[in-house]
Amino acid sequence: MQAMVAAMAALSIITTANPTSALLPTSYQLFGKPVNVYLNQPKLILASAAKPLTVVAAAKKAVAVLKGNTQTEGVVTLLQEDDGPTTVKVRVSGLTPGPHGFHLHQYGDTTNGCISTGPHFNPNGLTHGAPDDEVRHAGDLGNIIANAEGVAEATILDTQIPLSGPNAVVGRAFVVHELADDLGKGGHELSLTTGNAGGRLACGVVGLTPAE
Ligand SMILES: [Cu+2]
Ligand SMILES: [Zn+2]
Repeated sequence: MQAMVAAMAALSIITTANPTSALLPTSYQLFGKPVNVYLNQPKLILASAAKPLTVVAAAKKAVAVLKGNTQTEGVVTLLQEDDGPTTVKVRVSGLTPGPHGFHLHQYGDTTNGCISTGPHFNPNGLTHGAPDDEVRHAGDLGNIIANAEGVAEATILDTQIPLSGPNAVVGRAFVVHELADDLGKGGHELSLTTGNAGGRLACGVVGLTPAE
């Protein structure tokens, strides 16, 4: 046990003293999962000591191009650093002014238009809600608001739509709706499944893009 502690201490010293080296990923491959717990600690120290480098190494980026049968179209970019929240930047044009439901749907299948993207992405089996509700679909991103020109721009930070891991959203699809999402509180029979957000104006599959 003492030898193990000493080895851990040595590892900490080595990795923190050489934040620019490639020691850390190599260590992961050499030791595998059983020592991940020990490796997490130097990783945290590394992140605070050399943040720009760590961010570049672990950033994941994705994009979705939204199209449909209407003039509505848009682009959604996603950026996730390490296991942090995902930053979603949205620009959609060709909307009627006002709020429009905006969700991540379960499938990246558009063979039958936006209908075949299925229901809201819901890995935890919950009911529909607002992005800041505890009870929500992971794909519930609320509304985007179009201005008088019909353009909606938003930057959304969300913790339930990661770009890697078991709940990764790569390969699923964003959908922008005809109507406002009532966030589960409208009292309509569809409020707790779709937010009663109406038809699907445009959708786009999330695909990986180079993380520079
Ligand atoms: Cu939707
Ligand atoms: Zn939902």
